[in-house]
Amino acid sequence: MAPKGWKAIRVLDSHTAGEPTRLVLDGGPDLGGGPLAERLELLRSDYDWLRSAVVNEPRGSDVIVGGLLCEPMDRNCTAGIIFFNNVGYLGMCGHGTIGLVASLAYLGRIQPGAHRIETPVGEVSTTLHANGEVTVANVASYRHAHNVTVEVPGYGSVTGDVAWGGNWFFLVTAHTHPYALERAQVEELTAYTWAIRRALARAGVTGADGAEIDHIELYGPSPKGANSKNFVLCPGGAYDRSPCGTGTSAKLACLQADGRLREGESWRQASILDTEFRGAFTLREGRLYPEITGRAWITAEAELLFDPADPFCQGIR
Ligand code: PYC
Repeated sequence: MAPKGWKAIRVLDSHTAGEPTRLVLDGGPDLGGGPLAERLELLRSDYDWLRSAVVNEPRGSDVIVGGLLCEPMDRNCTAGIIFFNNVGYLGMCGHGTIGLVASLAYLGRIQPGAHRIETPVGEVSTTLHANGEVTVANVASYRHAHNVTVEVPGYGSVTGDVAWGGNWFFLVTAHTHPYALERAQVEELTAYTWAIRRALARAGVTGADGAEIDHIELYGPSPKGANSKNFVLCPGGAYDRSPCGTGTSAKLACLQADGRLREGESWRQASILDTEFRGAFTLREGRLYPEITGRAWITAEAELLFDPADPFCQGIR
């Protein structure tokens, strides 16, 4: 038990295809029972310390994605979730949703079957399979802009597509960089994609309604026989160890727009670690709904402790 005056927050850690998720089970602030988008804004404005304290050093690292487990507004949903990282908040998170469902199963709160989850960008349907895999039926995804070219200082011109998959992505289609999509090159790939992100911001290239593009994806061939292998730069500068659920959703939207993938066809997306998600999509009322399947593994159950006298009680920002 935490000493008097200290705060304690119970978390469950997992990784999905290598990418970690830290689920906050209790000890978080009371955000009321409104829509998840409103609760996210309250968390951001009044309780941002929670985000930093849970995922940043010294308790976490730049790589961890946190998820605050919330009561859903719609009682037919299994849970609500607000995802965050080392620098801010995510609309949706594919690997994190797979981690959430695996975590709820580990806790004995759900059984194999369908489970609806509320997120700040809408409701997603999930299926927990008997073999432990999880399918996430994501929010509607689409390509927003095709063949956008920006000048990237030190690298030359880079062309790609802007797409929504629950977060905003720039998917580089012209591979002008000299690096292989391999773990040995993650430093170079990180510097390259970070330079692209800054160039997009400088050039005023955004998602819909001026939304910042905060995820950059590179693609290449997969040596393990997947349809594609990627490198995804996340908003805080870390790279996604998983194939990125929202990034794969954005990719599916671009493939469909290019006539390269049809409804119901399967797409194997590998990550920089060569872990994989399976993707496919359905079309309803002219909108594309991706389905992403992957697996998460539980790594820790813990109580995070917060001594108010600790100078880094709220994390190193
Ligand atoms: O899987 O959607 C995802 C994701 C977003 C950021 C890190 N992972």
